[in-house]
Amino acid sequence: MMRTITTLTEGWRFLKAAVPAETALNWAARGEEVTLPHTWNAVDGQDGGNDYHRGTCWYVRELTEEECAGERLFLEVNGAAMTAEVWLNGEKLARHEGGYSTFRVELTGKLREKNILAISVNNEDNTVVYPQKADFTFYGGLYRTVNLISVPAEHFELLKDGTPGIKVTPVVDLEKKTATVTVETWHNGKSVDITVNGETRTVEKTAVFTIENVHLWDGAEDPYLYTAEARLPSGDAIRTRFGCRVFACDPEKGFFLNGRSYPLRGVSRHQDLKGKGNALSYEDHAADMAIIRELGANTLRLAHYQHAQEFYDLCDENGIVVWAEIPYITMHMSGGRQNTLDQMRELITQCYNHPCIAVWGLSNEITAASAVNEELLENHRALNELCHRMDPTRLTTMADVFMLEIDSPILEIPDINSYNLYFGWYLGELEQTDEFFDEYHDKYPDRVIGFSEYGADANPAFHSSRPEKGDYTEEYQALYHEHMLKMIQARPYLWATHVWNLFDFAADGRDEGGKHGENQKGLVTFDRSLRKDAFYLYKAAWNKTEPFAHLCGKRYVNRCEEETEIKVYSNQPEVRLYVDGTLIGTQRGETVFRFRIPLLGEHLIRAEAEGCSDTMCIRRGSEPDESYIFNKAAASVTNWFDADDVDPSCFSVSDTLGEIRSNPQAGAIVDAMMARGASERGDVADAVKDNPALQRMMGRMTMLSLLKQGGADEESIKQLNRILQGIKK
Ligand code: GCB
Repeated sequence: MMRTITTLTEGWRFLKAAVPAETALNWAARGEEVTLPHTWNAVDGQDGGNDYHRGTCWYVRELTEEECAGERLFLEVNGAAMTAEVWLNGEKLARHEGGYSTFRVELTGKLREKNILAISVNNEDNTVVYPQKADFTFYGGLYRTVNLISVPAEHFELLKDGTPGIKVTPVVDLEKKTATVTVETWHNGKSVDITVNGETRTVEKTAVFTIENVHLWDGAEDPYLYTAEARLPSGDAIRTRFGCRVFACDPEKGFFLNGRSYPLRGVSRHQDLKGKGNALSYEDHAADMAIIRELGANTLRLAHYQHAQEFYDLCDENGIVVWAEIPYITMHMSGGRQNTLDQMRELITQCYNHPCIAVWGLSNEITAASAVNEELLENHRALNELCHRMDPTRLTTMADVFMLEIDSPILEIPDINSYNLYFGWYLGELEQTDEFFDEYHDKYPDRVIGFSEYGADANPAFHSSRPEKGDYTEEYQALYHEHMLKMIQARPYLWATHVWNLFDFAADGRDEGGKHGENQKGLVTFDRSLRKDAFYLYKAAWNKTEPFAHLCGKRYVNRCEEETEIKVYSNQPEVRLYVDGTLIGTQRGETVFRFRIPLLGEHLIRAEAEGCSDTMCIRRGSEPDESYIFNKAAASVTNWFDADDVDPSCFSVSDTLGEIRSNPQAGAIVDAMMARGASERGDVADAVKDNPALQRMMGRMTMLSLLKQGGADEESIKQLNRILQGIKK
């Protein structure tokens, strides 16, 4: 007898009611008819207000006689967010905690003539199951496939941590061009036939093969995949693909793939889509991968939890090197230790065979809302040891928040390190990123360090010729990334860098930049319909195969200025610019090409490079186009604070906090003002004071940018400036 897999797509009844199982079964006929995948937060999880439905809901379905056929029957749930209970014919069979991994339940022996399956799913807040505090919507639902797996009595293991039943460990000898491939299987039979590369062995559980002249899994250019197949005498058979490759990290030279330098440069991805939430189809996953290919990224951080198997498959097939992680995020919970270990065990068990995965991520910004104490350290050590025990072939890492001191003991736990830094967006200036890594690398030349998140929000409706931090313009986002791209290029020791994020995504608690419920740091919009200018910056730097030239500012049509900048992103070495059909300039360079042109009326702009071109229309307006400005109050600050009126021999708000504090009189004034501001907001004054890293960073920021970030009004900034101007340097 063969294994049959039936995907339970149709025929579900959905009840948005936290009722007991018995009631759910009675009410089911009146429930809403839904198909899987499904989330109940596709709309309310994306529209802002942080008020999406979080609770228990039910999915009920009758199983047909045909679906229940076979000797042994298992239910497979590939994603139930966040906790689920499985009931068959009114009896509770299982509970699973964790919204992102696969779990299975055996139904054999519980089946009757008529079988009603009911799954309750819950996404309420609690103190046990991660994530609980994070910047994304915790969609609830059966948002991946649910299958019935029917197998013969003799069959491969299905229950333990959602195992695929087969584990493949290829160890490559690059010099000899061979791979030793260990294939382990779990089953209840006496022997198994294992086949790799045309060779079959009959063994009890484990077979070791040698592949000569091994065809490597060699990143995006040649992601070659082998298949391992296992078959029991009963006919039950499973197969998995695997890849032969060698990953390594060097503190000075960064990442290596198969013995050659292979800097990991890419983006992060969340698994959601406008209008659909996290209930994605295979086509949705494949469409995302096509955009990643177009961008030319060679790595993905699949944040902040286990993604769909289909997506890791796509990464295998496309040669994308992956950082995989669990949702141990933002805030440590004393009662959540076991859940972190469970989620990590499931992640590794279920994803082990994917050649794309290079590292296991232990946590993300976990010290943002928790102290580095023994409990936190112990949880990280336990996770780290679990990863090494289950998988000695891969490295561990974690994504640290900017204010974590670089000498913190937590950084010594994972094999390699990484920081999320948002200087130039949430706080500080762009250059502080450069300084941060230089300082880290100087102090710890033997540690491997990476850049796991960086980004700036942009709403492509907003534009400016004087882009500024916090203005949400497409132009600021582009400038931000131009800086970061150069910063990264100058620091080849960074083992991996990941833009936060490739796509805008739902964070229902957000309300900013003209949108409700979205984090807009994406290079591409939430519905994937629009690539922001910054997308093309990275495409120009990373995509080596498709010649292109992209004119920036296409949506910035109405410009109120005599002269305007025309910027082109291209992967070609030379760009020519035509205005109304006349060649006005040719530039040679790399990635970013800038031209200035006079604006007279309406102009047709055309950029040409070898084998490609782009066009757009812009026009001169007599008044600034108000629809391009998000934060009108903040935008006006730049205009009214004119540096020319400032006496440079005296202090001003243009000086850094550090410079001002070096003078006792000026320092006392700003400290008093900041203390007042903090107590009015009733916030983190002590947290800042107690955090030397944060203090140092603030010391490097100008008073003006600190005040603007704190939301100070025009009058109080001017007043402080007048006072500072009365103090000689
Ligand atoms: C972070 C978090 C990520 C957020 C991001 C942001 O550091 O790790 O989950 O979405 O910042 O945009 O603030």
